[in-house]
Amino acid sequence: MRIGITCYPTYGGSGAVATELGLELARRGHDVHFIAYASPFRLRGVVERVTFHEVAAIDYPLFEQSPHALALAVKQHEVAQRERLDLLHVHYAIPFATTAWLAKQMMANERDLKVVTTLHGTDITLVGQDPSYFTITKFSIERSDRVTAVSQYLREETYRAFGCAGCDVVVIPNFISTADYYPPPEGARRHRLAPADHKILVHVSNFRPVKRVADVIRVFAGVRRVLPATLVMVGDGPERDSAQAEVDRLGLAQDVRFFGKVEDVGEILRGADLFLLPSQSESFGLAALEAMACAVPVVASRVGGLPEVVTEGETGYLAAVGAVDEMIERSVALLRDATVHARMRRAAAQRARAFASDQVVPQYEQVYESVLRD
Ligand code: GMT
Repeated sequence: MRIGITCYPTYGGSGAVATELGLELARRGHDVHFIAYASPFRLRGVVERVTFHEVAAIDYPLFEQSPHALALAVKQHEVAQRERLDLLHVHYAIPFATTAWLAKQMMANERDLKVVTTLHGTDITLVGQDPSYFTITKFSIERSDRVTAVSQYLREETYRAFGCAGCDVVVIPNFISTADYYPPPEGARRHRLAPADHKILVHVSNFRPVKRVADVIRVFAGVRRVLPATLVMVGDGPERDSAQAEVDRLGLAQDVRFFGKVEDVGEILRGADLFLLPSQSESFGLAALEAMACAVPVVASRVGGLPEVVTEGETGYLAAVGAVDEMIERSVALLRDATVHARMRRAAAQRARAFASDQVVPQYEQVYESVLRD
C-alpha cells in the first residue's frame, strides 16, 4: 500500500506513535510518505520505503499567523496525486482530520482518497471540546473514512463529547518497538544515573500542565525523605522551569537530574526502579507502557486510559489525580520490598509484550484493507 502519514513532528506521544507506525509499515513492505511541517522527531537517517515531505507555508505581512493548515492540505493533495497514495492516515484530529478532508475533496474528481484519523487524546478531551474548535472537530471526525482511538476510554469519550453519528471508532492501542524498549539483560550493570545505593525514579513527558510535573517532584520529595533516591526527569516543555524552581525550593537539587530531550529513552528506563506519571489526564500513557516494557513498575493517576495499560497491584499502582501522599506511600512500600518489586518488574515486562508492534501494527493494516475494500 502507499500510505501518507501526517502528525505533529514535535516531542509527544502522537508524533512518536505515528512515526513508529510509519517505520514499522515500511518494514512490512508498504511505501510510507510523512507529510508534516518538520521531520518527525523519531525519524532518523535514511529509511527504505520512507519519504518525508515538508510543508512550507509562506510568510506574508498581512498574516499575523501563517495559514499553515491550508499549505498542509495542498501538500497532502499534491503528494497523494504524485505518489498515487491509497490513503492518508492522520494522527491527532486538529487540524489534520480537516486538512485531510480538504485534500480528499480536491481529489474527488479523480478518485476517492481514503482518510483514516487516529484520535490521540487532547484532540478529544481538551482542545476539540473548546467552542472554537468543537464543530469542525466533530465534522472532520464524522467525515473520516475510518476513525481509530488509542484506548477504550478515548473511544467512549469521543462518543460522549461529540456523538459522532455513524462513526464506528475502532480501538487500536499504542505499541512499543521491542528493539528499543526491553528489560535490562540479566545481571547487567546499572546505568550510572545515580549513586549505587540510590533507588532511581524516572519521569518522561513534554512537561505540559496536564502532566502535573509538580506532583512528580512532590512524590519524589516524599520518597527521598525515607530512602536514598535520585529522580531523573526526561523531556522538556513549558513547566520545566517551574519544576526546576520547585526542586531548588525543596533543597533537592543534589538528587534530581533534568536530562532534557533524550534520544534513547530506553537506555535510561532500563536503569530505573520506578516510573512516575501523575497526570491530570492521559488517554493512554505511552510513556508508562515504554517504562513497563523496560521492566519498570509504574505509579500513576487512575485516569483516562491508564487503567488499560497499568494493571493495578500487578504492574504498578494507580491513585486519584493529585493524591500525592498515597503515591508516596505506594512508591516507598514498593521500593522497600525487594520481592514485590522483582515480581512487579517481571509482570510489567510481560504485560507490555501484549503491546508489541507485531501484535498491534497488523490491526492498522486491517483497518487500511477494510477502508480500501469499501
Ligand atoms: O501527552 C501529551 O501531551 C502528548 C499527546 C500527543 O498527542 O502528542 O499525547 C497523547 O497521545 C499519546 C499517544 O497516543 C498518549 O499516550 C497520551 O496519553 C496522550 N496524552 C493525553 O491524553 C494527555
